[in-house]
Amino acid sequence: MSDLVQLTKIDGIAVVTINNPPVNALSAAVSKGIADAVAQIEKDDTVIAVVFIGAGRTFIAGADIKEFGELTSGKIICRESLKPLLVRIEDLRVPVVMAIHGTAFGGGLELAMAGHYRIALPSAQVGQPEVKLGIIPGAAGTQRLPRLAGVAKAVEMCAEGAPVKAEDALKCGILDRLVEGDLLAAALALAREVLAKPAAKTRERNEKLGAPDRNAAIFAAARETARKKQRGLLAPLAAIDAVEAATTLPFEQGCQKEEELFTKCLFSDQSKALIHAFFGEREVAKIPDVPKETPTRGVNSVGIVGAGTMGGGIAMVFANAGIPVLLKETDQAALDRGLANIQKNYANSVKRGRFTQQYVEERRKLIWPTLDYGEFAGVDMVVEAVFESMALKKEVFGQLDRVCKPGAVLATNTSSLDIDEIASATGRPQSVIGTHFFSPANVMRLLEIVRGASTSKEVIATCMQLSKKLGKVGVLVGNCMGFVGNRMFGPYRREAQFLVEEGASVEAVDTALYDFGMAMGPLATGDLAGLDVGWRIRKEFRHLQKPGIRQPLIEDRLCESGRFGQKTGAGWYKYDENRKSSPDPQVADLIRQWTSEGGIAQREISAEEIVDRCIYTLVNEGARLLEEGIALRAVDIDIIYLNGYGFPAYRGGPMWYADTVGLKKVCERIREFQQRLGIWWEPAPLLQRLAEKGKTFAEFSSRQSAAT
Ligand code: T1G
Ligand code: NAD
Repeated sequence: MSDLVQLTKIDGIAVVTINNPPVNALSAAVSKGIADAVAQIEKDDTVIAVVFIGAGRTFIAGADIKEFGELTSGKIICRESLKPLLVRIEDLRVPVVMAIHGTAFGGGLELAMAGHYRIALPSAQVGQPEVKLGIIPGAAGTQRLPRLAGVAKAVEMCAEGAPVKAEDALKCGILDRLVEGDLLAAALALAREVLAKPAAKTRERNEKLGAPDRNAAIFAAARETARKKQRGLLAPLAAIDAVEAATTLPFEQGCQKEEELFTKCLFSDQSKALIHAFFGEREVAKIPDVPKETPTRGVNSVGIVGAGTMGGGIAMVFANAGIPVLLKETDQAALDRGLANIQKNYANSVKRGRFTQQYVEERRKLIWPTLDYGEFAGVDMVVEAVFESMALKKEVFGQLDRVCKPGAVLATNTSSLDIDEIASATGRPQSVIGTHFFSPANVMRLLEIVRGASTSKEVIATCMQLSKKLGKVGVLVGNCMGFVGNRMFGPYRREAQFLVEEGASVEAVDTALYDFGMAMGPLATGDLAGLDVGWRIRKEFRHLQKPGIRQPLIEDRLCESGRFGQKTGAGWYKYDENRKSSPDPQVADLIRQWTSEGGIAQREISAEEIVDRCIYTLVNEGARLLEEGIALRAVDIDIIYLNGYGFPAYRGGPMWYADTVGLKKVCERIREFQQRLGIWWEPAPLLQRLAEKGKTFAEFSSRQSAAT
C-alpha cells in the first residue's frame, strides 16, 4: 500500500484513507493507490463494507492539476482514466460509504458519487469547478451528477463551477446524511446500518434524468446564461453538452461523449490560460525575499481617511472581513455623503441577494464615522484615500505620524504617486506602504501592494496576509509612477485614443477590445472611472512629458468641456439617468473637428489592428516593468490584469497571451507599429532579447525566481 492511500480494517469494514497533502489531489499515484486498495478489497471476503475518507483538512479537491500541464505539453502521452476504477468501486459487492469533510471537488466528487452512500460534515462543500480551469468533469461527473441531483442542478454545477454547501447538497440528493463531530465513526455506523440494504449504483439511477421536452428548456436556458455570463468561454457550453448526453445516451456512451469534450477542452489554449491563472493566484502570494515565516502585525482595527468613491468601498471591505473601521472626513457633510454611499451600496447588495439584511446591519455597525484624528491613536492600520494630490497626502501622513501608535501600518490608496515621497512626510517610512484598491473597492478582487524603498518586510508580509483575509488577491509591486497596473493602462488607453484620432469610431475601438474578451472597452472604462481622474494626473505630470512625443488630444478636450464620463452624464458616450450608455454624435463631431484642426489624417482601421495596438502596448510596457523588477514575475502582471482590469482569464493575462502568440511575432508587429506610428512603439529590450532567443516571459520569470 502507498503512503498516499492507506487501507485499514475496523470490525470488518475496510477504510481507505487518502493522504496527499495539502488538498489530497487525485494524482496518478493516488489513483494507483486507490486501485490497489480496491483490488485487495475485491479479494477479501471478510470485508463487509467500505469507507473512503480523506486525511488532513479535506476530502479530495480534484485531480492533480499540475499533471495536466505535463499531459498537454506532451511530457506524458496519456492519462490513466479514472472512469473504470470508479465503476469497480460502484460494483463492489459490499456497501461503499464516502465520508466527506472540507471539499469534494472535481474528481473528488466524482469518486464520491461512485460510492453507494455519501455522509458529510455540515461545513463541507462539493462541486465540479472544472470549467474554471477551462475543462469539464472528466471522470463521469457529467453522467452521475444528473442521476443524483437532477438535470437542472447538474447543469448549473458543471457549467458554472460554483461550490455547493453540504446543506444544499443534501437537499438535492448528492449527500445522504450530514453529521457533526466524528466523521469516521458516523461513516462506520452508516455502513453497518445499510449492510442488509441492496447498494444503489449511481450509474443505474435514471429516475432523475427528466423528460426530453423539459430538459430541452433547461439546456437552452443554460446555454443562454453561459453565453452571457461566461462570454467567450468554451468549457461551460461543453459541460452542458456533456450533461445533455447523460439524458439522451446510455451511461457508457454518455461517458464517451464526456471524454471527447473533456479532451478537446484540456488541449485548448483557454484551459492552459485558466490553469496558468489558477496557479498564478497562488504564486503571487510568494515573495522571494519575504519568506512565509516573516512575522506580521495584527490588523484588528483600521482607520480610513477620506470617505469618497474609494474610502467608502474600502471601509466596506474591512467591515465585511469583521474588522472595525474608523472613517474620517474633512467635515460632517462629506462624512454624511460617504456614509450614505456605503448605505446605498449595501442596499444594492441585499437587493441582488449577495448579503442578507441582518449581515449588512452587523457590518454597518463596524463602521464608525469621525472628524477627529485623535481617535486614530489606537488603530492597527490606516488607509488614506484622499484626493490624488501629493501635497495633501503628505499633510495627511504628517498628521498620522503624530497620532498613530508605534507599529501601526500606514497605507496609501494612491493610484500613481511616489510612495517614498509620501513616506518622507513621516518619521517611520518603514511602516508606510501602498495598498492600491480598485474601483469599486468592495467588488474588485485585486489589491496592488506597493513596497517603498524603506517598507519593512514585516509590513509587506502583514499586507499580503491581510489581502487574503479581505478576500482580495494581493500582488506585490515596486514603486514607480502608476505602479504596474496603471503604468501599463496609461499607454493602453493612449493607444485607444490615437486609434480614434486616426479614424476609428469610439464604438469600433471599444467593440474590438470587448470582442477580444475585455470586460469593457478602454474608452467606456475611462467614462466609468471618471475621465477627470486621468486628466488631473496628466496635468500633475505634464512637466514630465518628453518633447516631440505624440500626446492624445481628445480626452483632455472632453474634460475641458466638462465631459468627465458617467459622473457627468457624458464623456466618450452619453448616459441616461440609469447610466446606460449610447453613442453620442456630438462626440463624433467634436473628434472630426479636433482631428482636422490637428491635421490628423483619417483612415479605415481594422479590428485586428485595434486589438494588436492596445494589447501589445500593454505587453511592451509589461516587459519594461519586468526588466526593471517593478513586477516580480510575468504572472504577477497577468494576475493584476485578470483581477483589476477585466482582462479575459481565458487568455491568461497580457504576458501569457503574448507568450501564446509568440514573442517573435509580437515583437515584429511592434516594430511595424514603430515604423508606421512613432518612437513610443520601440520594443522593450527584454522583449527583443526573448524574441531573438525564442524564449517566453514565463521562462524569463522562472529563471529569475530560480536565481533569487
Ligand atoms: N491539483 C494540484 N494542486 C492543487 C489542487 C489540485 N486540484 N488544488 C489545490 N492545489 C494546491 C495549490 O496550488 C496550493 O499549492 C495548495 O494546493 C493549497 O491550495 C477528473 C479533471 C481546494 C478550495 O479545481 O479550489 O478534478 O501554492 O492555496 O485556499 O473531473 O485549492 O501551496 O504550492 O488553493 O485552502 C478540480 C482546485 C480539478 C479545485 C483549497 N478541482 N483547488 O483552497 O488552498 S480538475 C479544482 C481549489 C478535476 C476531474 C477533473 C482550492 C481549494 P501551493 P490553496 P485553499
Ligand atoms: P474622491 O474624490 O471620490 O474622494 C476623496 C475624498 O477625500 C473626498 O470625500 C474628500 O472630502 C476627502 N478628503 C480630502 N481631503 C481630506 C482630508 N484632509 N481628510 C479627510 N478626508 C479628506 O476620490 P477617490 O476616487 O475616492 O480617490 C481617492 C484616492 O484613491 C486617490 O488617491 C485616487 O487616486 C485613488 N484611487 C482612485 C480610484 C478610482 O477609480 N476612483 C481607484 C484607485 C485609487
